[in-house]
Amino acid sequence: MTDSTKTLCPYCGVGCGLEVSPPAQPGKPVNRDSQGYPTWKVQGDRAHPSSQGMVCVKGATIAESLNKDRLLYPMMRESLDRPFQRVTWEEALNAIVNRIQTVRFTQGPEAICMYGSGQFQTEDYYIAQKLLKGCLGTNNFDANSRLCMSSAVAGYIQSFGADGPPCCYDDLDLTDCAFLIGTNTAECHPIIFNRLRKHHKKNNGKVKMIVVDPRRTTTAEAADLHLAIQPGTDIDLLNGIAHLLLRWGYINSEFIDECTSGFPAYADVIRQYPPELVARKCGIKVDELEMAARYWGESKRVLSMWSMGVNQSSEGTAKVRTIINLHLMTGQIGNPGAGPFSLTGQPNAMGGREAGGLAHLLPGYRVVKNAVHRAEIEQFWGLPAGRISAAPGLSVWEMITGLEAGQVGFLWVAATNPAVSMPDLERTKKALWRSPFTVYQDAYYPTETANYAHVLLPAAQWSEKTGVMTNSERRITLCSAFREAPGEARADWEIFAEVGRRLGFTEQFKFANSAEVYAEFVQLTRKRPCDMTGVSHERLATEGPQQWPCPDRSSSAESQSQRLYTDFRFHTPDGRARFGAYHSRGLAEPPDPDYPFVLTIGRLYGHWHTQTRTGRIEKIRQMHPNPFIEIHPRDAGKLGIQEDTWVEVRSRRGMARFPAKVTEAIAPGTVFVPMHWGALWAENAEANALTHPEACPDSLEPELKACAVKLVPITADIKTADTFLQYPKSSMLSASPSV
Ligand SMILES: Nc1nc2c(c(=O)[nH]1)N[C@H]1C(S)=C(S)[C@@H](COP(=O)(O)OP(=O)(O)OC[C@H]3O[C@@H](n4cnc5c(=O)[nH]c(N)nc54)[C@H](O)[C@@H]3O)O[C@H]1N2
Ligand SMILES: Nc1nc2c(c(=O)[nH]1)N[C@H]1C(S)=C(S)[C@@H](COP(=O)(O)OP(=O)(O)OC[C@H]3O[C@@H](n4cnc5c(=O)[nH]c(N)nc54)[C@H](O)[C@@H]3O)O[C@H]1N2
Ligand code: SF4
Ligand SMILES: [Mo]
Repeated sequence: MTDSTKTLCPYCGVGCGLEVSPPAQPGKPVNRDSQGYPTWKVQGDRAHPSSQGMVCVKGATIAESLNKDRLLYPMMRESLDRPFQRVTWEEALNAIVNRIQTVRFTQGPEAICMYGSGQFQTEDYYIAQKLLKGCLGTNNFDANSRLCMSSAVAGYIQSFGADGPPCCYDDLDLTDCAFLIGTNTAECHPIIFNRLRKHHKKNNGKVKMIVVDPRRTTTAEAADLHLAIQPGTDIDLLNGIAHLLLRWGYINSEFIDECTSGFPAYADVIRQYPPELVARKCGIKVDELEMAARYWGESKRVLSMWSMGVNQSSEGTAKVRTIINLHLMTGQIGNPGAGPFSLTGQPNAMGGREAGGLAHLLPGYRVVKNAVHRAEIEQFWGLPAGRISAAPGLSVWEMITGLEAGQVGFLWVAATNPAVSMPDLERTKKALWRSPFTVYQDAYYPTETANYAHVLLPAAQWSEKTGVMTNSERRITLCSAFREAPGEARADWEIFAEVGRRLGFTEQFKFANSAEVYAEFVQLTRKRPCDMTGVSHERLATEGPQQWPCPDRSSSAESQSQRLYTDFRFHTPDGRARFGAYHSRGLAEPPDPDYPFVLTIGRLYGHWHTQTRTGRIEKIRQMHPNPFIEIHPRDAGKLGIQEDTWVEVRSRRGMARFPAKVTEAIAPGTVFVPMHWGALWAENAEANALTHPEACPDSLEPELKACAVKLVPITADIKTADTFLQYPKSSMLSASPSV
C-alpha cells in the first residue's frame, strides 16, 4: 500500500487532521525515525477544517511509538504475585465470561465495574455502554473523563440544560478578548493556541488576551494580562470581575431578562465581592482585577477557554458555572467570537459524552436518572423494561473504595493507566492489589497498571482500527485503520462485543464492522442536542469531518452547527440559561503550618500523560529528560534549595522526590510538578503519590490540581538526569505495593 490515509491525531482534544503514508514510497528514500527505524510518515492534513495542516510535536512523532513495547497476546495469572502466562483468546475470554457470570449471580451486577477512557473511539464507548448499562444492568461504567471533563459536563448541563461546548475554532479568529483560565493552552492545546496567538499578534492592542493561572506558563507569557492568582481562588476572581461589571453597568439587561433565570440571587452573591477583598484573596493587585473587568466589559466579543485548572477542583462545577455566569450577564454567547469554551483534554472525550460514557449518563446526552431516557434506550436495545438501573453507577473513585470494601468482584480497565493517573496513589494501588479479578486491556506492555491485572488483553490502537472521534469543537473525524494490528491485538469494541455474545446477548452484538456500530449509535442521537443522525462512516470518508448537530444527510454542516445557542434558546424546560450563584470555598486541603505549600500538577508540551507512547519517542525524551519541581526563588532561598538540589516532597498521604527548578514562573507558596512520571519511568517521582481524592460534589471530579505539601531538601547526590533515560525499567513492574 502506498496511498496516504487521512485521519485524526490520537492525542489531544484539539483534534488535528493528519495525513499518513507508508514508510516506503516508490522513488523515495524510506522514511525513518530518529533511531533509524522505518516509520510511517505523518503530516498535517491541510484539508482538515479544525487544524488546516498544523500539527505539534506529539502528532508529528506519533508513528514512532506504534511498534514499541506492544502487548501482543492475551496473558493471564492466578494471582497478582504470580508471573503472567501467555494464553489464547479463547482461554482469556472464557475466564472473563465465567467470572462475570459468577459475580453477576453471586454478588449481583453492581459488583461488576468497567473503567474506560477518552482515548476510546466512539464505537468502543458505545458498545461498552450497551454491554454494561444495558445487557448486564449495571451503570458501573466510568471513564478517565471523571478526572478530566466531568466538571465541564456538569456545569454545562446545569447552566444550559445540556452538555456541549457552544463555540468553534473560528471563534479564535473572531474574538476581541480571549479569557484563558486554568489552561496552559500553549503546551496542551498548541494548535488552538497558535491560531489564537496569530490573531492576537495581528491585532496588536485591539485584541486582548487574559490568562489566569498561578504559574507564568508559556501561555501566560503571551498574554496582555496575567493574573497569577492563588490556587483555588478562581470563584473569588470571577465573582470579583462580575461585581465590577455590575457596578460599572457593563451588563446586558435585555439578554438577562429574556434569555436567563436566576440573576437576582446571583447579583446578591457578587455584591459581596468588592475589589479590595477579591484582590487580597487572590493575591493580585486591584488594578489587575480592574483591568480584567474592563477588558471583559469593553470587548464586543469575549471568548473564555478553560481546562484542568478549573475542572479538577472540589468546586469544579461551581467554577465552570461561575465562568458561564459572566457570559450570561454580558450576553456573550451564541455570537461569533464569543462564548464559554471548555477545551477537551483527550482526543475523544467528546465522543465519550455523546455515547454516555460516565456512570450517570446514557447514550445521546441522556441521563441515568431520567425514566423516559432509560425506557428509550431499553426499547432500542431490545431489552426488558427496567433493565437499566435507575441509580447512577460508581464513579472511578467509588470503584476504588468499592474494592477496599470488597464490593467489587470484577474490574475491567481499558485505555487508561490508573496506577499513575488516579489520586492518592498508594491507596489506589492497595485497592487495585485487593481486586479479586482485574482485566486490563491496553496497547502497551509494560505499563504500571499491568502490575495489578489478572488478565491482560492486547488492544489494537489508533492506526490499527477504524472508528470516529469528536474534538473540542464538536467535529467528528473518521480515523481509518491503515496498518495491521500487531500480534493478536483486537479493537476494544470487538472485545466487548465478543464478551457480550458469549454472555448470550447475540442479538445485541451482531456487528460486522465499526461502521455498523456507529450507524446504530447515531440513531440514539436523533432529536437530541448532539444529533448526528446525518453522520456515517461513509459520509465522513467521502465528505470529510462533520460538526454536530448534524441531523440528516441534507444538512449542510457549516451554517447550522458551527455554534450552539445562536437563537439564545437553551435546553432547559423554560428555554432560559440559568445563573448559578456560588460563594468561593477554596481548596479542599489548604496549606497550613505543617504542610505550608500548595502543590499543583500539570503537563509538559511533549509528553502525553503516563508516557506509554511519548516515553518511547527519543525526540520527546530528549525534550523532557526528567521530572522536576518548580519553586519560587524566595521559597527556595528560605529552604536552602538551589537549582538541581533534590527535594523530598511530602503530603499527608505520600512522598516523592524531584530535582529543583528554581524559577519566578511559579508564585511563592506554590510548587509545580509534571504528572508524567509513573513508577516505570522514574523512582519516587509520582505526583499522585501526594494528591488526595476530595472531589466536587456535583461532578465527582477529584481535586487533582492541588494538595498541601512540605519540602525537605536532600543533600545526598541521588541521581543525574542521565539516569532517567535508562527507564523504563521492567524490573519496576514486579514491585508490589506495601500491603
Ligand atoms: N502536552 C500535552 N498536552 C495535553 C495532554 C498531555 O498529557 N500533554 N493531555 C490532554 C488532556 S487529557 C488534558 S485534560 C488537557 C489539560 O490541559 P491543561 O488544563 O491546559 O493542562 P494542565 O497542565 O493540567 O493544567 C493547566 C494549568 O492549570 C493551572 N492551575 C492549577 N491550579 C489552578 C487554579 O486553582 N486555578 C487556575 N486558574 N489555574 C490553576 C496550572 O498551573 C496549569 O498551568 O491537556 C491535553 N493536552
Ligand atoms: N495529579 C494529576 N493527575 C491527573 C491529572 C492531572 O492534571 N493531575 N490529569 C488527569 C486527566 S485530565 C487525565 S485525562 C488522566 C489521564 O491518565 P491516563 O488515562 O491514565 O493516561 P494515559 O497515559 O493517556 O493512558 C492511556 C492508556 O491507554 C492506552 N491506549 C492507547 N490507545 C488505546 C486503545 O485504543 N485501546 C486501549 N485499550 N488502550 C489504549 C495507552 O497505552 C495508555 O496506557 O490523568 C488524570 N490524572
Ligand atoms: S495539538 Fe493535539 S491534536 Fe494537534 S497535533 Fe498536537 S497533540 Fe495532536
Ligand atoms: Mo484529561
